Amino acid sequence: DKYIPLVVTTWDYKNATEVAWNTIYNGKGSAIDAIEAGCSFCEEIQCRGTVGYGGSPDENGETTLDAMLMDGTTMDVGAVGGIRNVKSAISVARHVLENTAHSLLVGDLATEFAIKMGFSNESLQTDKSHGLWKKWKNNHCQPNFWKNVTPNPTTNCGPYQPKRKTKYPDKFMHSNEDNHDTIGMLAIDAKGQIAAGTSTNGARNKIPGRVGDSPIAGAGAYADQEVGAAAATGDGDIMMRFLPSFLTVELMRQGMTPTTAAETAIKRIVKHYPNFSGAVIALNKNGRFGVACNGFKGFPFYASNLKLGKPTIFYVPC
Ligand code: SD4
Repeated sequence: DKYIPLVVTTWDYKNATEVAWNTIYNGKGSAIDAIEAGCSFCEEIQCRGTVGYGGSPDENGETTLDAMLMDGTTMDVGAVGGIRNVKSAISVARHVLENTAHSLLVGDLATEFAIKMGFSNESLQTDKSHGLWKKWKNNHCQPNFWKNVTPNPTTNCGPYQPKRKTKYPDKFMHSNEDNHDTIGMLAIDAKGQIAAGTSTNGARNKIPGRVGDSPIAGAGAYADQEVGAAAATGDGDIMMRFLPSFLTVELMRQGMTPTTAAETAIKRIVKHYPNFSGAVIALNKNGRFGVACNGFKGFPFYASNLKLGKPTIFYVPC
């Protein structure tokens, strides 16, 4: 089929798409290899500051990483949530996939696992992430991700007092567009094997311990050989409540095109959260792909197959 192999990537991650494409187009690498390579590339170059180390510091100034790989052939998942002090989150996820019977490891204990697997333990803080954190702490220390609490009146920061009945307006619950650039990647290799993956440093100024949608199967990404795959990016705190990647794959199973399936999954969220920001990319086993988004000005994504050749950008208004 002229549409296979295929790689589809969220946002304008051209080089990451190219790395993934180069892994599979000559038939050498698997879909999983392609996704690991593409996401690793983004982790190393710190794509838009929202993938890899040195981005999205939490309230304590620490960067933690979420990543997932799902193999649609074996229906096996490997993921890490809130992993600390390890840069290669997607590769740790691959070790969870291949070397354990588990699907998701979190926090410090995910770090311990990574170290046993030979990864190095190094700080994820950079001058840039420290600067972002300091600026937030000094100037805008509003409780972005808290609800029903009042900040300390002098500092406008924590510790927060529970204050039942009042809700912070939505703008404090959601972060802005710059904060939503998770790499989500879908691939079909030359053998027709389908995989999906994600890697992100999550949401800026998050409450320490927060894990987003990206490492959750069915939320951040999902793949099923019999149907296709999907991945999500955006406000993970909201999106993970709807398992949009799973829903998109299920709707394709029922016969929808990738675009209609992704649109339907996005609309399900809009019904409850009209202003949420997010996008879903999808592909089916025949090599068709599509996207839907909400709340962004527009949404760019890259695809590469034998017909398109080099990674090609697509842009949809939301
Ligand atoms: C998260 N979904 O942790 C991620 C952020 C994101 O594009 O997608 N950015 O909520």
